[in-house]
Amino acid sequence: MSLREPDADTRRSWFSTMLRIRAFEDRIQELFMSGAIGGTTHLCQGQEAVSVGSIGAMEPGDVQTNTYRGHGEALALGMAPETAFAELMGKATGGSGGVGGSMHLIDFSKGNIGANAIVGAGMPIALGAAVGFQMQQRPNVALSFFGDGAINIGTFHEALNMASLWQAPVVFIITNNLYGEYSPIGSTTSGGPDLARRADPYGMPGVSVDGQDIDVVHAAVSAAVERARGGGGPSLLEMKTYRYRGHSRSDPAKYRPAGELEAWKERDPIDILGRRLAADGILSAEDQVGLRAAIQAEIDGAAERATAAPYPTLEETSSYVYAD
Ligand SMILES: Cc1ncc(C[n+]2csc(CCOP(=O)(O)OP(=O)(O)O)c2C)c(N)n1
Ligand SMILES: [Mg+2]
Repeated sequence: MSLREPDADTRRSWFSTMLRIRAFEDRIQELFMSGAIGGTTHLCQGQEAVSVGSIGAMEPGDVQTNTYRGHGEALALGMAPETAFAELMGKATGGSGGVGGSMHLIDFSKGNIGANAIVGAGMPIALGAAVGFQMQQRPNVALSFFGDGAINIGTFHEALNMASLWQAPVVFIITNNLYGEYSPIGSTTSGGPDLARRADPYGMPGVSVDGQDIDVVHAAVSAAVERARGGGGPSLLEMKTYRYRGHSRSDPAKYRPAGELEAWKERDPIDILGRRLAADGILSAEDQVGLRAAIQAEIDGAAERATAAPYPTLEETSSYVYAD
């Protein structure tokens, strides 16, 4: 998608994708709680408009990096839920052959060049890809998704500095969900409420955006992407959003003030787009009920097939450890 206004089909597909991510993660939570999947997971429920609206601004050949909270970006880039479920279950049919798990949903063929468990680690990787595009004179752009906590990590400052110096085609996207693990942002982050101001010392545009409204997200990311693609250099965008669940599956999020979650759910990103699509005559409330049921059936089938898939052999699990 470019600066062109998104058409009705595009916005309908955004709605489907957000529903798919929501239903996928509901099932993930159930599978973890029942012990069907081991390890941990970090859900992005509440943040779907950021993933889907931003990815919708990418063109073929563009790439992105994201974090351990990356299910939304992976599915928005077109990873099949069955492949993602299988990866979380450690199955051979998973996107990384079952050796990556929840924090590493990666698919180079879809521009998903890295999901990273190390806070801040994706930014220099996206910058490297962007500099590569420059050197190869390819008209492509790299996006980097990271959390509000990551803007206090050294790599943030190193990446923004170098991106600005080299006018690299990269768009830095802060998913500000107000918490870094169990710490509210006010206890960890200086400089005022608009995190996009962190762009100022690096001489790049910084824009703070309502991350619950996918139309607004998409417009802001499209503008930054097109600027980068046209040689205008990097941008920093802040998406103001909220994660509905705790930090990871074992976190009941008791540190949140009473009523905060409920207040954010009043502005649920899926409901906001759903109401707008109905009002615009693009997808009626009745059709939305049918669509939700169809997506739930898709997710049920995908989880079932992933459950039935084989585990990798011992040789396969160790085949990525040493170079040949
Ligand atoms: C370099 C590094 N330091 C600390 C951690 C532990 N850690 C994992 S997630 C996290 C919070 C990051 O918060 P934020 O960037 O806001 O992302 P969110 O989890 O809210 O999506 C921390 C401190 C880590 N994984 N990597
Ligand atoms: Mg955060």
